[in-house]
This record gives sequence, structure tokens and C-alpha cells, in this order.
Amino acid sequence: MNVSSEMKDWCGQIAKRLKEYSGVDILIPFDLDSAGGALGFREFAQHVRGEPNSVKIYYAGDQDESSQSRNVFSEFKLASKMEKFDSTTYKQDPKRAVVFIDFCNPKDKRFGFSEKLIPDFVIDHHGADGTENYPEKTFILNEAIGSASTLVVEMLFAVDYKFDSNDAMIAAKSLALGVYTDTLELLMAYMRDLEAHLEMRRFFRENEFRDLATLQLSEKFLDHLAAFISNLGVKDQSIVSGIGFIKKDDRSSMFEIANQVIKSSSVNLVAVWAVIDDQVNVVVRSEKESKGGKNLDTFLKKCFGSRFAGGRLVADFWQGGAQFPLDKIIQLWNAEGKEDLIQKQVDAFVKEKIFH
Ligand SMILES: [Mn+2]
Repeated sequence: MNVSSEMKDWCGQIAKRLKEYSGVDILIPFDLDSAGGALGFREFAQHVRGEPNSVKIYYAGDQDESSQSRNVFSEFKLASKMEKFDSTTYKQDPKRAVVFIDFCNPKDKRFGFSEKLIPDFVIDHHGADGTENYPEKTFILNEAIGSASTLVVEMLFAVDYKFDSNDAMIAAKSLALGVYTDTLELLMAYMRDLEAHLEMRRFFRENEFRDLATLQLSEKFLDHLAAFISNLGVKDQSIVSGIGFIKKDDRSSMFEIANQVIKSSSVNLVAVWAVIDDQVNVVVRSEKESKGGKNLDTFLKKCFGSRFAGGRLVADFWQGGAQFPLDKIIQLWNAEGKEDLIQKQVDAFVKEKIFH
């Protein structure tokens, strides 16, 4: 695999700096890309430090954003390889390097940092959001490509890492899945993403990749899909619809529907809403150049309020969403037992905001 001389140079610097610490804490907002990036970076760090078992991985958020993610989490036994981040108990230890992978903003809501956490390294592929105030010593590797996993694959090749252990196999497979899912199944991948994916793809047994990467069409998912379709609002190549009241564990339907719909060339923006525990959740995907897509982050903040919404550019498309209390739309004491009425109002509200 071709790795740029710049990347080799950066990896040399990162390796040298990593050796100055007694251990490494990797923090990720869980999805398949950040998980692949973290498992790969752990291999990188242990390789360059020549020291096993000195790297810990902490994840924030939920591991079940998609059926693939749920599959991988159990198949690769990731619960034993990383622990849930708890902002009330985590204390930054100056002797251990803190590494942010797949995000760079210290105010990232998914972590709920109680106090300011300054990373020593950032490996990311989004904008430089929130990094303005980092001290000079923070090493930031932030390139606009399809996935963080791509960067980590390149890093492993830059230091001649050998994929010859069980941990290495799991890291490699997670990295392949990370590139795959973060680029809408390679549809939005750049050449570097494709190369990294292919290098890692070769470690799968026959059919193994397909089994892990395929969406599970559960009965529940199909119900959600049916609700989404029965309710479509379409305007100027934007599609808005909802799947009603759902349990938190079934959130993956929203992401899966949005990710599939945005792949169509006739769709510039898709928004999928659902009500979970008295909160309206909206998952949005948009093309780089669409009505909302010129800057989906700004657009959604304008629609739903900056406290409740946001978005970020990933490769050639935008991922975003909103979450706000149901009583922003309807007075709950007045709507007891009237689920149909609530759904209609939420649907009208979200459509009005996005189509206005
Ligand atoms: Mn990512």
C-alpha cells in the first residue's frame, strides 16, 4: 500500500511522542469507524512503543446504532476490548496519553465531559471544530477523507506493522468495516478509503464480510420502513417522514433508513424522525450540495435551534440530526393517550421546519 511521505513523517513524530507516556487512553464516540480506528490505533501504539497491554479504549454513546454495529460488537467481543466512558469517574492522568479518534471537539455531547479534557493526540476526518484552543503540544491529524479507519490503516502501513496475531485480525476486520460504513458502503469513498478498505478486506474469510456488513431486515425494521414510506413528504428532492414511537434500542432503524435513502441520486436530503422517551429524534443525511447540504449544520441549527441540532461533513455527504423534548411541540398533559394526534403534530412540525 502506498503511504505518503507526509504520513510517514507524522507517524514518526506520533511514535516518538507516544513513547514518552506510560500508557495510552483512547476515547471514541462509538460507531464502526471509531471502533476500527481505536482497535487499529491500539495495535499501532503497542507496536511503536514495543509494549503490550498499555492501551485502554473508552467508548461513549451506544454500540447499537445499526444492525451491523450490533453484530460486530458481539461477534468481535468488543465489550471485553473497550469500556464504557463514564465522565464522572474518568480522571485524566498526565502520564497517560489521551487520544481522540473520529472526533475532535472536547465539548462533544456524547461524552458529557464534566471538566475540560485536553487530548494529546487527535486522529479525525471531520472539520477542525473545537480544536482552536488546544495547546500546541496536541498532535492533530485531521484529514478530510471518508473515515478515521482509513487514516489508521495508513498509519499501520507507515510503521510496517505486521497483521499476524488474533488482535491484529480483529483490528483489520474492524478497520475494513469502519471504512465501509462511514462511506455509505463505499459509495462516498475516496481513493485512499478504497485502498485502505481493500487492504483490510483481504483478512476476511469467505462470506464473513457479507454476513457482518449486511443490514438485518428484522420484522421491526420492516415495520419502521413501512411507516416511513406511508408517510413520505417530498419537496425539491428532500424527503421527510417518521417512524412513530419507538424504543431506544430500535434507534438503528432511523440511521439505516436515512443511509439507504440518501444513496439515491434523486434525493438531496432525507430526514427520519421518531419519538423516543418524550424526545423527538431526527436523523438527517444530505448531499454536500443541496438546499440544507450547503451547510447542514447551520441549516439544522436554524430549523431546530442550535442547542438541539447539529451536523458534520463526512467525505462527500453530511450527517446530522436533532433531538428536542416533545413538549416543544405539544403540551403533554393534553395529549395523554393520543399517540396518533402526537405523531401527526410531530410529523407536521418536522416537515414544516425542513421544507420551509
Ligand atoms: Mn468517522
